[in-house]
Amino acid sequence: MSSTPPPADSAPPPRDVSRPLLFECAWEVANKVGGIYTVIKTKVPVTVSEFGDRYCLIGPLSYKTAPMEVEPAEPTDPHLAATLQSMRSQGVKALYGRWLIEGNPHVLLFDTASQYSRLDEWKGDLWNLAGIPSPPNDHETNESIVFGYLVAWFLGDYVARQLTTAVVAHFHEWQAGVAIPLCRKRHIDVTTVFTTHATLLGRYLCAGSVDFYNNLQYFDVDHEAGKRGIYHRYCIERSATHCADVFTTVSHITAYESEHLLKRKPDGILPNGLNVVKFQAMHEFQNLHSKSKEKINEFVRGHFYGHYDFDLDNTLYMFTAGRYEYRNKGVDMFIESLARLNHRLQKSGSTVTVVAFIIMPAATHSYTIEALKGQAVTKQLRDAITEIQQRVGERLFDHAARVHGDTPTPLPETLLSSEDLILLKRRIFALKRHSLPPVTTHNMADDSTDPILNQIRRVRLFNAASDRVKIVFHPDFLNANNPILGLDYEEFVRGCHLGVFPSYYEPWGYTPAECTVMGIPSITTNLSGFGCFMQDLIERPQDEGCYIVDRRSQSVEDSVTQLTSDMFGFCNKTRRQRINQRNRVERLSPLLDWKNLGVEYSKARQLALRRAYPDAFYHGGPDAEWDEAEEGFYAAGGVDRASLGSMPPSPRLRGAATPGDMGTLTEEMQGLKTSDYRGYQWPTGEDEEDSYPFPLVM
Ligand code: G6P
Ligand code: 1S3
Repeated sequence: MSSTPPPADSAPPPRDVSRPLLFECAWEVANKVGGIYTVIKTKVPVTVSEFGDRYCLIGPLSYKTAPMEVEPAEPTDPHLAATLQSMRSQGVKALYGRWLIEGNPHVLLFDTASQYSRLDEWKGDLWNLAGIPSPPNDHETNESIVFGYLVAWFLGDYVARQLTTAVVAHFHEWQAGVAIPLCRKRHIDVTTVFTTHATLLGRYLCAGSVDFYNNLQYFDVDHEAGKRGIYHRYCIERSATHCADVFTTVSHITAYESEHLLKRKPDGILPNGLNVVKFQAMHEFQNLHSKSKEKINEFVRGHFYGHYDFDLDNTLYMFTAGRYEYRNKGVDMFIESLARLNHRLQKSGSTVTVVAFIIMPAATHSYTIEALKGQAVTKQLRDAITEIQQRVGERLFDHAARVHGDTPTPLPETLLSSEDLILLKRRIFALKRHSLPPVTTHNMADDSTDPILNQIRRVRLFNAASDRVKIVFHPDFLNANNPILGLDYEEFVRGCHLGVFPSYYEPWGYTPAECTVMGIPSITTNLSGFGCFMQDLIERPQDEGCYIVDRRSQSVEDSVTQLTSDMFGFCNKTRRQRINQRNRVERLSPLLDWKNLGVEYSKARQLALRRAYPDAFYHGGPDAEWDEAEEGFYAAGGVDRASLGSMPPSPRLRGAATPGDMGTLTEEMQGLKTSDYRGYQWPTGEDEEDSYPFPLVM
């Protein structure tokens, strides 16, 4: 095997496409920022089972997190070793090793800082090569450019040494996108897949007050991107979209958005999966719910001290969580609906209490004194009672051991000493409070303008005794080591009763999917990729604990009414009905398992190989090998209906019930009309009046 590039004029033999190599590249490889980290990390086991050592992830090197995430190792592939050596000799710093997650894949992390000296040169090149501008002070874009140039350098050098096997390079999101136009312009012999998990413009436009979905086809994209100062980022995203051999996204709704905002119809949809861990017995996850709920109860006793006048056995925990995007994640609608739920519960004389948690990281200074004090005084009360319990036990024992006669009195004269009574009174007095339990657990950096707090103020949900709905806004990530609400996110979700995610902009939406696999019912919308996916697969998702609010074809007022009714209906369920619904929702988890959804990624890679190396697939008729491969994917990708079982009743799946059926990756998709996207009749723009500028939604 040669480790130096061959002379330029020797024609390399065709690459073997049967066992290709795969490089998967994302800014969130071994670097947790948001949802893409979850996609990549949870997908690794299924990708490793397909590619084994032929798989390597590429990401940025963060010296803060890498030591915890990656175990350094020497590359076993001599070409890769030679490429790295050559890059290192030119000053590139990189870490190669094994990512310490399930599946233990190879990972290559580039230190962008080691090549900032070339930033200006590369920016100039990007402009000359692809017409992509880059202003001086956008740090995120600078990072993406350096990262993209390093990845393209690596791939180019690698395939110049390794000449026998086809290479698929899969890129996620615009931050990893710069390498794609470079691969295309430099004729690097790899085939590329680009997956976008949102569009830059979509996210920005939705966060404002526009009727996004009804006007998608009318946006003047360059103008809108320019107005928001993201034109250069948009150019990177659009160029990656157009230069990739295969372009995909995570849901039909984002495919529709991409077609209009990025001007390329995706070749297919790659829905996000999860690494589903099935328990042997159903009661195991129910027990976990009980255990975690007890921890939340503990927090609630402390947080509501002095006003803890409701019955925890008749209290429901609802929550929303995610990136702090007030309108996109539907927090506005959630709070409005909670206020209406409060009113309906009060009017109906319900004895149910709802504690609604909002878990969304924001800028804060610290915990509030009140929040810390609540946990401290209830802990002191518990400690005092444990102490008293101990003394009462000793007194009882001593009395019982000494008492004699035919009719012994089992109890001593005094069970509680005056000392015990004083201690108890002191602890009870410490629980007195003149203010209402706080809405938020932290001191917000910007309390007076915070949109969540302002909406809570507007609807006056102040945790009063008469309120049946109480609110706790926790503006930070959860962590088991926190002094208040000390649970990890997963534990917290398990302890809740209902997740509520009324998103307006949500390409996929992992939060309700995670609820599903943990057996916790959730509410989402038909503007989220996940909601549409479930609606497509299941006949009556609401019967399975997967509620979907229509935010697409009805007014905001009607959506709020629907959300309120769904939550009110949930409050009226008996404990038995809730247990049953948890069982039903958990049985949907195979639909979200990478073991079933990973097949869509395989199909994307196959399509990329077929586009880059058509001759290799061209035996016995144009589609012979492709059909064979497709059939294989379908067989591997079908959801095993038997695994959905019969106790409780299996969900009624629609005809198109397997990810294979859902599969969208075909050349033919290019010929479809916009209205063919699954889910809705989206406006096509034909015969419709131009209504730009857009009406306000709320
Ligand atoms: C689980 C446990 C049951 C418990 C129930 C509480 O199902 O296995 O023992 O009664 O949770 O359910 P709830 O919906 O009231 O929190
Ligand atoms: C994006 O993260 P977000 O919360 O900014 O990617 C996620 C993974 O594909 C997706 O679940 C989410 O809807 C997108 O919005």
